Amino acid sequence: IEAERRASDRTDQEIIRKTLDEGVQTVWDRFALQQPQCGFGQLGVCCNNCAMGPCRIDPFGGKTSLGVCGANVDTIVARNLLDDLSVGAAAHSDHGREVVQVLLETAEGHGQGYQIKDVEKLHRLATEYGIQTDGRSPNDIAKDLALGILEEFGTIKNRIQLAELAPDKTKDIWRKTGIMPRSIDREIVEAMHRIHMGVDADYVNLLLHAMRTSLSDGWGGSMAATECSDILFGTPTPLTSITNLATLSRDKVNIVLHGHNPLLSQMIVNVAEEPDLKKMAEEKGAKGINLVGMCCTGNELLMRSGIPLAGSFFDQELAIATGAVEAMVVDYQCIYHSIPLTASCYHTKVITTSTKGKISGTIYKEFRPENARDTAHEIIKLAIENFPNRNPDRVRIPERPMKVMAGFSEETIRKALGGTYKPLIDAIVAGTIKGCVGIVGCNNPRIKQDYGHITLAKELIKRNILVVETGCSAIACGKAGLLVPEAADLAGEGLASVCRLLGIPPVLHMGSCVDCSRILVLAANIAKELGVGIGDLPIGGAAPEWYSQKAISIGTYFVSSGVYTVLGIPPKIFGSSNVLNLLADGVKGITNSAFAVEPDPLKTADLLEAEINRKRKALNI
Ligand code: BF8
Repeated sequence: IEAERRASDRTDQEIIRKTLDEGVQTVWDRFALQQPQCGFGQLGVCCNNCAMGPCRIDPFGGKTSLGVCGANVDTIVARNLLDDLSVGAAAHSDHGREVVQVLLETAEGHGQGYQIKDVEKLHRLATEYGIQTDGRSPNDIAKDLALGILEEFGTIKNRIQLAELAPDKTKDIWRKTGIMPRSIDREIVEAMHRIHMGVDADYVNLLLHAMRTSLSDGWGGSMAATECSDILFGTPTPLTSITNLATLSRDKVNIVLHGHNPLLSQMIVNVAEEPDLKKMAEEKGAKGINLVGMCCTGNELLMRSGIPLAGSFFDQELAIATGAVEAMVVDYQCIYHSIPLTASCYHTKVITTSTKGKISGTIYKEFRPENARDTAHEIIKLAIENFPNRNPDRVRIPERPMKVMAGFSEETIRKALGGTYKPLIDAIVAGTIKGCVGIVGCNNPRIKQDYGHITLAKELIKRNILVVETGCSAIACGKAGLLVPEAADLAGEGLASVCRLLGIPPVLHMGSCVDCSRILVLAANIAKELGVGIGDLPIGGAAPEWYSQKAISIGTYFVSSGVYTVLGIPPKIFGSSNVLNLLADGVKGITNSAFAVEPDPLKTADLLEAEINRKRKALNI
């Protein structure tokens, strides 16, 4: 019963039972041990920014209505939110920067084992940047493009070229409101400045800057990550694969690729094909090497190479607890710091690879673009050598992986529709499809794993609303069997007929969390075809189980771009009614969208459908 309370997926439940039997601590146990959590922190009214504090404001109107510095509750709540959001934007954008740097090194001939895969996209982006392409080699063009995008991080032009991809009406709103992002790093640095004691004390001003910072992530850093990853590793096209913990192999060396950036994980995928490694695995008694992905780097690998996906954020400990993982390779973001502790209960070796993300108790193999292939080779060897240490008595691998179809990049969706969004627009106008919702984000122990994602997705498709997904939300729906064309049977008649005609699922996997930028481009291109802004489209967003600072940035750039977004987990802003009102209501007057908070996924579907109907009505359809 406890396992069923914790997770929705059958294979997850099976391994949760094993952790309970074996006394192996997991995220759910640590969450229980932390109860009751600090109520001031949950309301966002606690400030720990300076050495006069920590201060907390009495939410019931008692004596402590001001911090020692004089900050009131609105300032404290807005400042904390901006702080969290900036951390998330920084994480995405710094990931993006690394990809662009590798593109540059590859173009200059220094990146070991990398090559330019998508020349078409390279040309398209180069044209956006005004770079000459005629008669030039891909490497020459890529060098100019990489330098152009790298410049966006600190540009003094006061605009980000990638943000020009937004529809004119949306950009006009940003300009009029003063939230047009000026450069990627600048907005984050300015956020840090504003958060310093004695700087920005106006909650409206703080929140507007939060919107601008989030836009520099979605239309800047994250977009750079997606576009340059596509250029280096290929733009995803539809493919099928498998997911859940049953993707682990009984007789092969299991390597879990966990984290976010495809730079190393994709290299491991390429190198694992080398015959010497296969031979070495056989010499150690294994039948080969089984690579599986986890979290967003897993999504990247699934989208481009069809690598099986073992699971999402809450599956990292469970994968190890199968007793069958020889190595878990991580770079950064969403990696439990206690993962070496979990691994120490089994034979699993945890390998950290980023100078930015070291974890004590792990093996550190520094990944650099110039030694990428060698590092990947070394890591795989390490895993193979660990295979004989597997204890068969402690291995339990669930049966029956779930089939998934993934690889729905914006380009692929457009091509599948015949090169224009007209057929989709016609279907929306006719009401065959009512609208579209992007479900994104994480797992959070405040809600049964995957329950929010699956319930919401099922409810929306039933109502003829097309669902697109990224991140752990896509993994949740993959495990639940919603990412296959047969899931059209669960959709309403209109949506089901379109899916059957195109042979696609009603829930489309669009990639990792930085690939939420694909959703932005999708919305932008549809809006451009209609001659409207993103805020006019009958679309919505949801993050039913979010936990991370990155998710705050994503939600905010959705809303700032015009996409009404429902959060299933309350953000830490309920201590300030002014902040709450601005985000849930006031912002509507600017972007024609807002945030809502609704823990019940069925009620979330109602909110999203109502919003879609409101926008349909405004468009006269
Ligand atoms: O970037 S959805 S738990 S893995 S933060 Fe993390 Fe959330 Fe998963 Fe990907 Ni995104």
